[in-house]
Amino acid sequence: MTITFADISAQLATQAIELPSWAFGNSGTRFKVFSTPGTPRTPQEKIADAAKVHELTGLAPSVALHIPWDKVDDYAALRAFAQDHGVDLGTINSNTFQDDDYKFGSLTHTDDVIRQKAIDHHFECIGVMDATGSRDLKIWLADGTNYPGQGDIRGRQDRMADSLEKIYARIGENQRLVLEYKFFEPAFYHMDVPDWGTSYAQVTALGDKALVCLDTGHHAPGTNIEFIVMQLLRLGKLGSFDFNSRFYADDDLIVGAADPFQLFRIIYEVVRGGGLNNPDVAFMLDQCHNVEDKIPGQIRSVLNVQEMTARALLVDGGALKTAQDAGDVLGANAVLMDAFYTDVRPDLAAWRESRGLPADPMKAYAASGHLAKIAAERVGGQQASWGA
Ligand code: PSV
Ligand code: MN
Ligand code: MN
Repeated sequence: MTITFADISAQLATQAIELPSWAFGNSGTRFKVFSTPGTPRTPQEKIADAAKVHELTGLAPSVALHIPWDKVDDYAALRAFAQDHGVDLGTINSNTFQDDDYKFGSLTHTDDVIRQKAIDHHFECIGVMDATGSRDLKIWLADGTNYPGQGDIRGRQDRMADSLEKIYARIGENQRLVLEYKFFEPAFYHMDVPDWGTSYAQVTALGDKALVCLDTGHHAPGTNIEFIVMQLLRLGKLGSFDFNSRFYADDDLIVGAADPFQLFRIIYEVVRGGGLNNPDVAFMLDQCHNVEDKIPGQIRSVLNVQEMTARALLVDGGALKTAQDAGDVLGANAVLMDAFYTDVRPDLAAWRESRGLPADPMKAYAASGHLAKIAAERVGGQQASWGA
């Protein structure tokens, strides 16, 4: 039975994609960080920008924070500020990669004093979560080594397990720990959490409230990411996504920009595995906007996810199964490709309008004059950057 846009609109209505606060700060490469007018100077201004994205798209009801980049004295007040702007505070990201003490590791460090300092930072993050009402603590570790023999890779794994156990013991009843993996960078010989298997092994040892975070940019070229999505969903351990896209390394480009077909395939496996609109699987962006304006960059990103979600929902599951079971290779492939090639943009535009949203949020933002307004208002002070 052919699936129509009307059949999928209810599922689109509940889609939520969390925005990262750091996407609104200046970022760049090691060669140059370009500033943009109107860049936020405070966590509050980053939240206000995220709220603007939600206002125009209805897709981004929460903002992830990074501690200490978004450090404030009163997190309950920050939560109230966010809610006044129509959004919630979401995932709390820890940071153990910008302190000289962590040169040779954080949760894996051989020095117990430094390792405890890294554990204590996570306790602080859990304290923040208690005040903000956040559910997820996301841990991405820069830990690793550059040369064979530099570290005892097994001992490091054991110390990480011990550190995570101590952090997990403080995770509250309604909270979760998600462990992100990355195959290289900043360490080049080995990373202590390089792949989903390592993350899975570590979080499985902790318990039910510990899950894997899959950042789409953190895989070697050619990796079949949708297979990993399928497997983690099958195992009940896919906690969250960090969406972005990459041409070469950890490019952090707009999701769906480099390879829309890959995004479609990933979301198809999410749909197939029951991960869509499932509160157990958090959809988040992890992006930086080096040369483009940040608010439109985030608007484009959530629209890309929505568009590929609509296309993935249009896959005719019945026809697909019939073709697969019959060994009809090309027929099965055609079912998937038909959905991928469906232009859902006119239907999405009409659907947005029917919900009181602008048909074209990109155009609406450009016409709103908001960018000029914040550029005029936000003069002076220190603009936020990826690292502050
Ligand atoms: C570093 O690779 C990174 O991009 C990770 O993906 C984290 O999620 C992000 O920084 C924020 O800490
Ligand atoms: Mn990430
Ligand atoms: Mn990354």
